[in-house]
Amino acid sequence: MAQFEEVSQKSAVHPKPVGLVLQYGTAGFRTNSKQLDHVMFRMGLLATLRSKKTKATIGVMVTASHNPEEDNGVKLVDPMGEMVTPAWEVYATQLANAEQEELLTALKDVIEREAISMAQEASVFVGKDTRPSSDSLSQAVLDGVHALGGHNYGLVTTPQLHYMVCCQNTQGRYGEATVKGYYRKLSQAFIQLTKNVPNRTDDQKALLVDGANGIGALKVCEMETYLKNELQLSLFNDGSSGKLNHLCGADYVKVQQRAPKGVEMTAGERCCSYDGDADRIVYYYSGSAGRFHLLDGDKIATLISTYLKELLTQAGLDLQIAVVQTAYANGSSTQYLEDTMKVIVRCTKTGVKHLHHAAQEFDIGVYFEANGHGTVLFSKAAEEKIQKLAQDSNTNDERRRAALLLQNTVNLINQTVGDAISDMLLIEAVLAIRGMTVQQWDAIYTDLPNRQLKVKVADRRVIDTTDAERRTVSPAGLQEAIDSRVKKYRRARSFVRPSGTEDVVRVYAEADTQVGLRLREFSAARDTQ
Ligand code: 16G
Ligand code: ZN
Repeated sequence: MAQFEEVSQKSAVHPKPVGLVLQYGTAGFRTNSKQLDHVMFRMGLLATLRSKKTKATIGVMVTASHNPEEDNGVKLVDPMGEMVTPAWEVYATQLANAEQEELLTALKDVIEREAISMAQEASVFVGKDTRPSSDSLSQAVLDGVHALGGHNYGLVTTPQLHYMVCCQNTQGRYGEATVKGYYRKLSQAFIQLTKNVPNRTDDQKALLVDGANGIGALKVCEMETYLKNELQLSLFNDGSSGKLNHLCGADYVKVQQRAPKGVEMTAGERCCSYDGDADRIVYYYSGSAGRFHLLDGDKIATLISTYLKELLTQAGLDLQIAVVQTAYANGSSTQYLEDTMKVIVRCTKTGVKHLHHAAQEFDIGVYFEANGHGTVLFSKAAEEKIQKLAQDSNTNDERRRAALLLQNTVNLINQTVGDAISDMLLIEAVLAIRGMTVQQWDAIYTDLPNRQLKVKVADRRVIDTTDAERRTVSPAGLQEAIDSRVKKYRRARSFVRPSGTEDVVRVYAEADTQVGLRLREFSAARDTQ
């Protein structure tokens, strides 16, 4: 078949280094960019097959998110803008690791197992971040997709690509499948939400943004005119000189618990940081004594769920709201959500696909990882109820107002995946509507002191976990050792888990005081963060 001949010829231009083995991990393939050319080509092939199988547009995003500039990665996006289904992750690993002469067999194997009709049309959207290697690597993806209807979006944030895939496959019901369409939808919702807030001062409209020298910086600049001065952004680390994710960005700020390089903040000013592909965000400010205060994904989830719950009460809508977290969620946040807010809290394994999946089980599922990746999902029934009430002219003013706010909130949120720009606009709108300062938001609850370390071990796979990664089942004795340490301190919790993105083991601990953490015990094995 001519198609397969073309695959053979083209794959020779993207040869696989003999013996190289890579795994489709938590967020796709990720490693040094020099090792990825053949993987990109093959993911172009696989995305095309996935498109033929689903008869829908599939996304391919070239990015290594918060990882160093020298790295790169690739992940596939399924028709509704969600992460590719697990069975196809297995195919991705098989295709990536097939030696050159085995590639066609591996490809035909997928076609056969999935009973794919090769005559079916295919459509693939390809996006990339600003890494120097992203140009040639996304070209390799397109080579794989070539002549099968691929569409190259060029530079986009990861969540923009997810969004456009979803728009395309819902015939525009979710919005227009263009970057401009994305800006228009989000900015209109933001303006609608904030327009009736009385006396918003310039201070309240001002926000410092650390773009991590990445794609988010470019895109938020493009968006600014659409916001019509309702938000005044001062952008730092905009990519004009600094290196991607280097001493800046959401991951640096969260792990180091300090301000990024280059951001000049005065006491009390609201600041936020994106990561390298703009699917994560964290907030922070400097306190009066110059102390650094971080508002991470847990604080964001709390702010948003409190706001939504209040609106549901005002609207008189009986919808179940839940917050989905991971083991990294600060114990104080979980306690506040369960005991004070009385919302359902679920804990899942690390990785967006797990949280997303769990959040789909509720009318309204707010999910955030502590690292700042998250969004809110509304069930179809919930959206319909909100819409109906917002349009009901017989209902009283308070209920209608709340329903309209809810409706615009739905429009502001990118439900396909966590989105730094959309989350930022939502947080800014919520703070404005509730008349809250960043300090008041921070004071909703107080974080337990916590630390995260990474430790290099010979083989991290010997560690096996259970209970959403909160306990280990092997090696024998490890959990008992952790338990015996933890029980010496108040409100203490600790866990270890093998990383899904790096060859390290992660160690997390929290307790009621820094002293209680006694992280020196770990420091012998500590790697620099
Ligand atoms: C990836 C995940 C992120 C998770 C992190 C954990 C996505 C889009 N990203 O970056 O959600 O927190 O991996 O990394 O799923 P780790 O397994 O190395 O700790
Ligand atoms: Zn990211």
